[in-house]
Amino acid sequence: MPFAAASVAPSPAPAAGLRHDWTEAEVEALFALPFNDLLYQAQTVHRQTFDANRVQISRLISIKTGRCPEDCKYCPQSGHYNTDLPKEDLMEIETVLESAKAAKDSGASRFCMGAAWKGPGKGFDKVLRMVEGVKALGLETCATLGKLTAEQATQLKAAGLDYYNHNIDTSPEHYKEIITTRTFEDRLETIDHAREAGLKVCSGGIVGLGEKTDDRARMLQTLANMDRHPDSVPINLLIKVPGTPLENAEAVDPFDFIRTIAVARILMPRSYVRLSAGRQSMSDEMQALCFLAGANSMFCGERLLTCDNPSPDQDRSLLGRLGMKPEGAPQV
Ligand code: SAM
Ligand code: DTB
Ligand code: SF4
Repeated sequence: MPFAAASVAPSPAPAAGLRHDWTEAEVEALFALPFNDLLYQAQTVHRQTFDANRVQISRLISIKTGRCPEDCKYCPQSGHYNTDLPKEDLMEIETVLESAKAAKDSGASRFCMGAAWKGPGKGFDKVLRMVEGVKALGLETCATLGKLTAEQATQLKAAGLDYYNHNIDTSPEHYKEIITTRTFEDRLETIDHAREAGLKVCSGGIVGLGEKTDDRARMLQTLANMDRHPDSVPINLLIKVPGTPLENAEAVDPFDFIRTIAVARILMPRSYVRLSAGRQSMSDEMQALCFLAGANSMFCGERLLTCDNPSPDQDRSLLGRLGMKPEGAPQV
């Protein structure tokens, strides 16, 4: 394979054979590559599986906002911190379906419903009806509702859910510095339940939680060494929300964020790598480098769950200037 001679890291797996046995040293060696070598390798892998000029578009909606019992230090929706956030009970089904229709009309192919829950409780039946309704509109469905039992995962699948989002967020070692109300193993268990119920898995993490490069390597190693790679891997840049314990977290070097995308692409060649939260604080040039590093999915729409996202006009302009098209749009 024509990789740069300066590369010291191992060659990526050929497209036919996905690897699930990455060692920590191998992943760290990828992070240590010269930037250009890493991006070249990531773009080469990317082109073996994907059209490099297409991007999958998802739309997010917060169906239940705030007062979450978990203490995730990055999250504006945790009930443990005082953030300036209007709390909202579970939305009405009709309102969610109206948003889904609008998302479809604006070019989204997947509609992701997020709830600030430790896990589904009261209201779960209503969420199942939302999933049925969104699916009936012809959109791919995704939900992120916290911890699931095996039975809840099966109910979601039966209602027509395609994807379940459940992030591991950081390395197993750094996890307890960020969240104390659940464990890393709890997260892995829910991912297993989702997978066993036949759901596609969306799982990734956040860059900027005060983690070291080795933590980023361990996070990606954990995802890549799952029995099956997550189908979608969202890589979020921390949005520093006032009132959260991480509001003054140290800024991330943009090149280190791009490196994280590139390593995710190399380790998980067939997964969609999503350039997720934090685009509002990124330059167009930084986002372009993320696409070059192998990101091929993004959230579009004015809002993520509670935080701002670039406007649809900005995104249309960015994709147009880069000659990129949403997945599903006509070729010409
Ligand atoms: N409560 C559910 C859970 O934690 O799985 C679903 C909603 S939660 C907000 C979904 C994901 O959003 C988190 O796992 C985290 O990765 C991401 N997230 C939350 N706050 C963020 C922030 N300030 N910056 C970047 N990503 C964030
Ligand atoms: C993911 O990895 N990022 C999205 C989605 N999955 C659910 C959420 C980002 C949330 C950013 C903070 C907010 O809007 O509240
Ligand atoms: Fe709750 Fe999810 Fe926010 Fe954690 S990330 S506080 S679980 S909404």
